[in-house]
Amino acid sequence: MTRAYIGLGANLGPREVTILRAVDLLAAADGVSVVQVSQLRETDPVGVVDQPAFLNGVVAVETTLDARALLDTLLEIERELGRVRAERWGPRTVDLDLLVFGEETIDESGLTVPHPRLAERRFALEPLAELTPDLVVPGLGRVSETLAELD
Ligand code: PH2
Ligand code: MG
Ligand code: MG
Repeated sequence: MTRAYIGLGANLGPREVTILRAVDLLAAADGVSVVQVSQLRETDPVGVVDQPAFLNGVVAVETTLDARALLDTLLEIERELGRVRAERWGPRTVDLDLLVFGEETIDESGLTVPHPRLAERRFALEPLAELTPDLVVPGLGRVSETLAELD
């Protein structure tokens, strides 16, 4: 069993409904159980700033899957919820990002864990700290401290 943390984001359509459906689909996926869901918060877009505000959160899961299989599950749920891949960092109906996968560090094509931009992203760190401030992220350290360094 591995504890993993998944970033939730949406900035098109009925954002909250879509994110909650994504959490339901995750809970229904083989080998995945949802253990915690953070509050969802509205955040200003980062990167490409000329796009609608996001709703962001984080979900904690326990999984028997390996990281690649969990990532495939996330991409499948994104597809099921109607995500169309267009502009990088552009608007999306739903975005599920594998932020942390146990204590693993992975750098493969399409799969980098911990998420390479986690330390810079308040919209991911804040809800992660809400769930697990004392989590030590491989290569980054304690979530609460990484968040404090952004301030
Ligand atoms: N996701 C991005 C790019 N910018 N900004 C916010 N506020 N929230 C996001 O989830 C987000 C973003 C790429 O995935
Ligand atoms: Mg993302
Ligand atoms: Mg993504």
